[in-house]
Amino acid sequence: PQTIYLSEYRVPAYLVDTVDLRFELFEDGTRVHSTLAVRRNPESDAGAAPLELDGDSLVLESVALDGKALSEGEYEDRGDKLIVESVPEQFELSVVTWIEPQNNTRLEGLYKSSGMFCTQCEAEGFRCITFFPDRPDVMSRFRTRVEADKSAYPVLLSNGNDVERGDLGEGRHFVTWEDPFPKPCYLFALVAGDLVEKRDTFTTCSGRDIDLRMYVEPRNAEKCDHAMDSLKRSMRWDEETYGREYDLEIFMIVAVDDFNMGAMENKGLNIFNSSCVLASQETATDVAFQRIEAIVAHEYFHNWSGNRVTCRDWFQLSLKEGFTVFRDSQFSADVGSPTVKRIEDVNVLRTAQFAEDGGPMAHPVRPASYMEISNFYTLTIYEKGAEVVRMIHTLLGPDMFRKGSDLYFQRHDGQAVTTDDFVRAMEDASGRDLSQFRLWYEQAGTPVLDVSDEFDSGQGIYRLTIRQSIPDTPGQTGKKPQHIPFALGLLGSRGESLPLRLESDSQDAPTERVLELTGETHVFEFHGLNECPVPSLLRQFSAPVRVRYPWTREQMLFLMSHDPDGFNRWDAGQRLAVDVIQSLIGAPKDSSIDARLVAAYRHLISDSSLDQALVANMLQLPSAAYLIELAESADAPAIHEARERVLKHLAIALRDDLVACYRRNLEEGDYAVTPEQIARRSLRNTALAWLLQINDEEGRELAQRQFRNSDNMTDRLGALRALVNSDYEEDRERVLEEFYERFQEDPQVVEQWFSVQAASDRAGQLPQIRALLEHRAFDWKNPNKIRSVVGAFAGQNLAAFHRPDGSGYNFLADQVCRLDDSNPQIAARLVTPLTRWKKFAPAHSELMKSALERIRDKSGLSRDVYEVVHKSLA
Ligand code: HT7
Ligand code: ZN
Repeated sequence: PQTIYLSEYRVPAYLVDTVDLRFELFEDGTRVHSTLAVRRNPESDAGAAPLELDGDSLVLESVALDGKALSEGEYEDRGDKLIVESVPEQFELSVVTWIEPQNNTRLEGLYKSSGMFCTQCEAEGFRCITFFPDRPDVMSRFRTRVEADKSAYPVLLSNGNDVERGDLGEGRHFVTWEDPFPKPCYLFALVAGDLVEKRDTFTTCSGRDIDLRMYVEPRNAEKCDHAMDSLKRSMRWDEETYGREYDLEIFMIVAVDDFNMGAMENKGLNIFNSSCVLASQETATDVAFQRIEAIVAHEYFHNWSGNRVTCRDWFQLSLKEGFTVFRDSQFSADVGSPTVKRIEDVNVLRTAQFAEDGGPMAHPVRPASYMEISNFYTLTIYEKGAEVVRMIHTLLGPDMFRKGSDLYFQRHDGQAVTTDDFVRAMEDASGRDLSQFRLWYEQAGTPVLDVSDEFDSGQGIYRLTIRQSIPDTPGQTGKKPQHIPFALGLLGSRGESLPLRLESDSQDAPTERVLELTGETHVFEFHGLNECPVPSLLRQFSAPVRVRYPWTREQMLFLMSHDPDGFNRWDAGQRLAVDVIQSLIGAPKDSSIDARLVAAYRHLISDSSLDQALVANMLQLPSAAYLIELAESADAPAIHEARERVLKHLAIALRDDLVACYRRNLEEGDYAVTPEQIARRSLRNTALAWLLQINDEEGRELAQRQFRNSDNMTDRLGALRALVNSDYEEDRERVLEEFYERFQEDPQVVEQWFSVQAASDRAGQLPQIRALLEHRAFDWKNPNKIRSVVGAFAGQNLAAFHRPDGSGYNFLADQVCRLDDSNPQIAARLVTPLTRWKKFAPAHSELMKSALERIRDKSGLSRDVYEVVHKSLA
């Protein structure tokens, strides 16, 4: 496959002002009539170049230029390109293509899901619908007429406003949609199906009434309220926080079962993976409710950060994704608990994005090259991209940042722009120079900060030395220092916050500062101190970096209970737990476990005056995946074992406290997704999980009772998970069966049921995983089912996946090969755990590598999997 380079970007030779589409939807295929108003791009130096349109898997039926049919010699159909050699400066091109949505298993372009037609055009799916310059810097006004059988497809949707509808005879009907806003074709959408409509309205800040509509299959009619409420909250928040008002008269959301990702921000017609939009108390967990709210917000926020101002090319993907993730995390923090939201985000970043940044697919937030753009919808583009925007926010402060975003939206409305344009708007609005900061977009790899300190008691000076380095990544060595905002505080021995007085300061210095690191090494001196302080470093995780500092366990314990920064309090607890677990990896079975860890956890569990939402998070031991990420050469089974040992040790020591905690947090009142109730349920379910790890009979009874009597899925699934992961084998079988019996008609719940088993070292050994793949509810065409079995097994079931005989690796390789033909995007994502082979101890890494080689040797490998596998083996 060919590599595409950012350096080879050229403006489009032709622009398309309007697109007129007519879809004739039938059961055996769809005919697409497209008429484009094309003109030469005055900004291009390509002159009278041939017109080249992209295509993929299309059957071309006819081509006409200015109404005159072209003969075969006048154009060339190369499959992936339609070339018209000689065209005037301005013309109308009409193309008719035939496609087969019913056989489209890649889920790109137009396809069928549960009997409905739907589309996914980002990044390059529009070319699977018709020939078109499929690149985001060609922006056009779309008019779309959809024709279909009226009884099978009563609902016909596309972007914008519906301007005409009527019957066509023979039981067919049509609806025409017009989108007044020019947009790139990746934002095009079409839906046709037998769907129920849920309606609401939103009055914008300027008093316009917006028609809000959700379209779902009839069985899901009662699962729309949460998404609709989330949408209204998002619309209000974007007005209040960013001054962004919605621009069309209608905003539609559609739920689709078969979807490669979470959701898609098509203009005025967002399409969602059902699991990311449908919720009810009985079927969705707290995590799902929160995720839905965040994704609804994310897609809605794209209307400005992505749609009104879009990307010039796909190297700029983080322009919309990084900024929009930042916006949705601000929103989630505002409507929930800011500290918990930060903890959740940093957990993902440190566990998964840092691993990506240290692996074979490492790439900058603005990549310089790719083979398959679908492979670049990564944690680096999304999460690290959001961290980069967050750092700008930290450096500029909220007011200047808002000035910068106002300028960005005003300056670039209706344009396709670059990350550089975004940074320039921030600079112009604030007067700050962000030239060095731009390196965050260009250099891959996670910066490392080596921090050391000394206290000069004679002079009362605390000296902090910070040295930054950025590791080499594939194709990038010898990196320059980056501009890093580093937030810190200093604590005195009674836990009080000390003033951070630099030499130049007056007497009343602040107790928290954001230091700006720009050079390789910085020394900061804090004056006027009577004792050596305990440093609270990188508060709020103010930059996506690794901090290395020789913390003692006393310091960790101290920060865990005294740091006024909630995030750092949690982080100190994590660090302590990591330290204890690491000390046990490969150690004799009877080696002792630091009693101070038990005491700290006892304090967390029993002191109900602490912030319970924070406590619920502090009780979560660092995941095995994070411990692997931290290791130099990871011995996965030993890491798993050491972590389990600590967990069981804590559970035994704190048994009575856990039972008391469980009882204290028994829910009262109606179920609500509030930070307070979420914390109670989380504490309860953690207590249950721990008790069942030590075969506690009372815990078992509590779990059984909770499983039967819960009025919500968080508790029911919490009890199910605890029992499945216990040694009570009979209970495990029984509850799994009962659960399935009860929820078998609900695909989202069945997905949960699959993943609880696939992620469990008790219920998810290979023979059981194979049985799940044969289960009648499993479907190879449904990405959610694949993720919930194969993805959960390889990503969460470390003990089974990393079996020393390599059977877990081979199993994954087999599934990737199988999927490569039907859905390459999903296949390429599933490979991820194997791509980390260099991270593991030799016995494992060799086996992982040979599994990758087996995939590499499959004939007819897709471009998606080819890129990931070859880069991993390079
Ligand atoms: N912008 C959307 C990306 C997306 C996507 C990309 C590739 C293949 C399928 C896809 N579905 C959605 C989602 C978002 O970030 O909002
Ligand atoms: Zn997005």
